[in-house]
Amino acid sequence: VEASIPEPLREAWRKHSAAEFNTKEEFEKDLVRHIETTLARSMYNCDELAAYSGTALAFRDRLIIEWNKTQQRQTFKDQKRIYYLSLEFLMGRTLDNAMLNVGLKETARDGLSDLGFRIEDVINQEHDAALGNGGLGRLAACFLDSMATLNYPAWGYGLRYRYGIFKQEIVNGYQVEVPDYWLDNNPWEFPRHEITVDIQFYGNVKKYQDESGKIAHSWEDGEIVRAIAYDVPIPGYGTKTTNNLRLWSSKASSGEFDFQKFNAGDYESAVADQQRAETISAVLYPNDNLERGKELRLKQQYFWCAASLFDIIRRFKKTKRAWGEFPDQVAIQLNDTHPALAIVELQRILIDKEGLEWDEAWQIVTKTFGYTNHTVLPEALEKWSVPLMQNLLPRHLQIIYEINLFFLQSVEKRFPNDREILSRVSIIEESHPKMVRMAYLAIIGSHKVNGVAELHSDLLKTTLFKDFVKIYGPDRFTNVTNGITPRRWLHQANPRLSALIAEKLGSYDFLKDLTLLDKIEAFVDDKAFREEWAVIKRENKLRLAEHIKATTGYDVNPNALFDVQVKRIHEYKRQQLNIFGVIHRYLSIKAMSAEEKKKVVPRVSIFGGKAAPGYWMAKTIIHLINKVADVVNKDPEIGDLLKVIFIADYNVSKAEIICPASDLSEHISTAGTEGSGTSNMKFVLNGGLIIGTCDGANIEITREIGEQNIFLFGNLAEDVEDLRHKHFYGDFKLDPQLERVFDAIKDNMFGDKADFTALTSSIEEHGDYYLVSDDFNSYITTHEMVDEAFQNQEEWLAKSITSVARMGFFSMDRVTNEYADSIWNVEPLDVTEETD
Ligand code: GPK
Repeated sequence: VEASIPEPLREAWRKHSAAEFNTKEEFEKDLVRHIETTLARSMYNCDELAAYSGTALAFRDRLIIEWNKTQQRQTFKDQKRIYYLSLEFLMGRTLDNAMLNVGLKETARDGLSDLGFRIEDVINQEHDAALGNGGLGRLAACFLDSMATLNYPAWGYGLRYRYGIFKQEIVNGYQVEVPDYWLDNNPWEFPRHEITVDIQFYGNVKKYQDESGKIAHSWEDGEIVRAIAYDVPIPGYGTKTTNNLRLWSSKASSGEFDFQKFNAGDYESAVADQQRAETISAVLYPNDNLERGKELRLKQQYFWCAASLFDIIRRFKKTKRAWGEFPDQVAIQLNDTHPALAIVELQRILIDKEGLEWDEAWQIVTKTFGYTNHTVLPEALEKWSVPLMQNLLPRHLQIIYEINLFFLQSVEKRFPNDREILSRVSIIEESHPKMVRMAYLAIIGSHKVNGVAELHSDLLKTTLFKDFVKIYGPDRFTNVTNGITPRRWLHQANPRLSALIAEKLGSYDFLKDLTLLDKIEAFVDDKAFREEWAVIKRENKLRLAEHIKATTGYDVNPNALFDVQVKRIHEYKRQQLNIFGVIHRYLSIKAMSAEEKKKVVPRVSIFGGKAAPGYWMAKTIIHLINKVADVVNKDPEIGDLLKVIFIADYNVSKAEIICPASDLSEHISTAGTEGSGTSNMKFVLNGGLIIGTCDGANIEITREIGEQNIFLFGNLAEDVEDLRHKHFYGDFKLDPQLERVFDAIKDNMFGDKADFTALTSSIEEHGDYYLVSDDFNSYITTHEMVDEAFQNQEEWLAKSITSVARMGFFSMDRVTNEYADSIWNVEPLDVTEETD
């Protein structure tokens, strides 16, 4: 039977086609129906969680209807689509965003209120979807929001981890990791049990002659794991476009390969096989900016790349186009090198399965892919051991060698007198064991490579990928500075500020064109506007203060300067510099007379962030922050002048409370180490000022908002190498103020000094790789300037308003359009036009 219903019978379908709620009445009806039937609850036992689930189901129905129409329309029009491959999608909560994007939050608020609930309490029931570590995963989520909002036909492809990033608890000052059971009670995914792909691993490669006598290869035996699709609808803001995020889940296959291995009646081993298969999508690797070369991670990568490509090709084949048109229909963006195997997989399918010639296939491959690099840190660059890959993916390794051979031959032809260059640019590193350099594979297999901020992209061209610029010319390399979605990071996180701006501009159009924010600069001297602005900041600080009280028990003074650093804990991001600065402040206040203390600007230093479970130094930093908090917060000589807070389990939904509440936030990485940073943008967009180094997007933020509106400090990227070199040769003198801080630590002021020797000795004895001492004086002097500036609240307010007005450039919509024009060559598509 054809799956598609013949025309004469379609009338009945059209008549009964699912309807969307639009009014409060209709919403209430859907909500009550879901609570009473789908959830089997009633008004006698409906708690906030049930109200959340009912509301989510009502909105999900609505999204699914638009999602279906969007997919039909996109299929009918058959334009080029974007496929965004990312191992991480740090989505956070969905309900609030869905309500705002479809424009029915106020309707839901009224409806919920009629039925006895406060919408904020309902929203707070939702568990974050935390399928990511940090900036890279959040960028992918912002991309999805913008691509849908701008009506691009786009799909995200990722893995449906059973366990997302771990939940962080703080016990006696130490980080403890707890599993994240996010899938219980998650209404946003839509299982597609009928959409499966069988993925092969291990086995061996057979050479044979095909009918035409040509040498061909087939990959045989090994084991098969089944990929099952789970779809998540992605609604755009103020548009009907609802794109799809497809996440793959792994399951044992019941295919023939398994049967060979199954011992008849051996139930136990059958179950063990099942579990082994499910392990592939079981857990997100919790490392940020670090790759450790584990086999299971490689399995995850291939499983996801192969399933996604199969799906993309299946869709392409339905159109019956010639293979040469593939790059006109398909743009695949590689979010870092994690999906670089997709390059090899596409080449394999084209030559081994579809019978294309190598060169023709390779043309198609390179036109299809784009690669985004997110870091220059060497420990984050992926390399896979050749023996590991030989065992798991024998045919892919052969193809990688072939790609490398053709590439090196072309390089040799162009640079016949440069023997060195061949070993430098080879995909295979001649180490023991040999390693496959995934970044080189990604560059060679893509038509565009981009960095994520100007400085970062320049560093790629002048250092890491220098040889490739020589080989391919500068055009393959480009910059697209990151951005953030203003829907979540302004409208949703800071509804009052968004409303104030809308009132002044006459509409919410700025949420679709963030450059319109520049019009609020005209109100910088408007007294009523300024007062309102200040009131909103204060309310946001009160909201955070409540959260701090509820989670840590500490009272913080809302009039104090809220100084925030929230991001993954990493030595290069230098939370240690911040906490040493806090200790310096503490010691200084303690040394003051009562008179001097009166002039101190009260501060709350707020930290948050997870450490990778195996990253000892990062965990030590968390421990020190918590120990300093214990001492400082209980010191009667300090009172309200200084408080230190560590907010446990920093995630997207907490960021939505924290970003609007900062006066100052810290983006203080060693110059040249942070690709871009995106929380810097979130804080400024919410009216906070920032202290930062000349690194990543801080530089472009400064260019946009003006250097009088930012507190920059520290050494420049161009000086870092020299300083490190000097330290290495013993030319190192600990900054005297930092020495005073270390002395306090060594006096056991914050508990047993032995707990922190790794931290202090990495600076004093092991070369201070991250230049904490070199930047310390500049850092604390700049903080003194911050204190002074904060005392002039009127000027501070002017800086805050002016900065927000000039942040239009950092909209993710600008970013998405730049990728669309310069990398993907795709056009938006109106999904509201008739389909047939
Ligand atoms: C970069 F390489 C990586 C990584 O493994 N994880 C990650 O979150 C970040 N990133 C960069 O560190 C940030 O500077 C950048 O803003 C973000 O990716 C998005 O591009």
